[in-house]
Amino acid sequence: MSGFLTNGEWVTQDQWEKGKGGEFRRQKSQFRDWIEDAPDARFRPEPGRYHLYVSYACPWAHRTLIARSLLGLQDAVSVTVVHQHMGDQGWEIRPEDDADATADPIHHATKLHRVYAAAKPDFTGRVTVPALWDRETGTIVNNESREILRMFATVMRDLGHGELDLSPAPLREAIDAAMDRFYQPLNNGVYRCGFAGTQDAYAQAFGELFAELDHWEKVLGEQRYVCGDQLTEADIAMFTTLVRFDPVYYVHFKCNGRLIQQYPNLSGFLRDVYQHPGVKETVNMRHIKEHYYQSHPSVNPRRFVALGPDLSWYDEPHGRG
Ligand SMILES: N[C@@H](CCC(=O)N[C@@H](CS)C(=O)NCC(=O)O)C(=O)O
Repeated sequence: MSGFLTNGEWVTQDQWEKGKGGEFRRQKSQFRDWIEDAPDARFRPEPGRYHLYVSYACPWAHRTLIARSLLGLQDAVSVTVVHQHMGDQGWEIRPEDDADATADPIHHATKLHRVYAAAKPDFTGRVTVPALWDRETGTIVNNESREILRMFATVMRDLGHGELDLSPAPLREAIDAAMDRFYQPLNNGVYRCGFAGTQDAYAQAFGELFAELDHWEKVLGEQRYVCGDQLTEADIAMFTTLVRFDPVYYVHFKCNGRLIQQYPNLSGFLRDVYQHPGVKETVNMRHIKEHYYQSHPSVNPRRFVALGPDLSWYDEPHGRG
């Protein structure tokens, strides 16, 4: 269940945007400003200035949480974790109802759509995570995960410990090409399977998804990471889909061609990234499972949470060093 804002007013709707052939269409993110290290820039990289609204469940928001953790930006960028259940008000901020959900220190909002309306009183569109709020100008700077990830890894990087470079300039083109390549078939592909409105649209998405996984299974047999021997943004972007695949997408979104566990290289890669210091702490499997299985009544009307599979293999040695 979810909904959207129209002129700042919330409308509940249990439907996802579809094209003529029943294919799932994801809306474009609307807040697209950039933090820049220039004296006259509207948004400058300053510690304590920005606040991130995330869900542990969401693969897009998860990208930004992993980058924040790997780069040591926890003190520079504060966070609100929404409640895992997305109901008829969309994402809600209800720390009193869950041990891992947190409060909104800025707006004291109980619904994320109030934060969007505060940023833009006539906002029309979906209310999504991640969203990066600027305390100084009182608005959302950006709500597109890939761009928030890039800003954290580049212009905000010096606000952290500076030990890792997730976006080295010489690799930037390769990173962008990889992320462009696997976005539709893989990251969005699992949703295109799960939210397809026709068998044909589902079959199309399913075929593209497993072709893409086969491609990366081969690439990751030749190199440790997506863009070579260094961990980059592209690995984070792939990881947040893979880590949800066996426990959720395989069952809930009918992506049951093969488990990630059955791919030697993809499963090794998943373990490698998962075990990278700072990553595991951002993976909240309870929020992930409860969110998906309980928030999409059109996909799973009884809202039972699938109990398997055993994920202890995430902690087994990856052997990719
Ligand atoms: N393109 C966005 C997509 C974000 C997105 O769709 N997030 C989902 C959660 S996984 C959401 O908040 N959906 C709420 C809704 O669409 O109502 C990004 O990458 O940041």
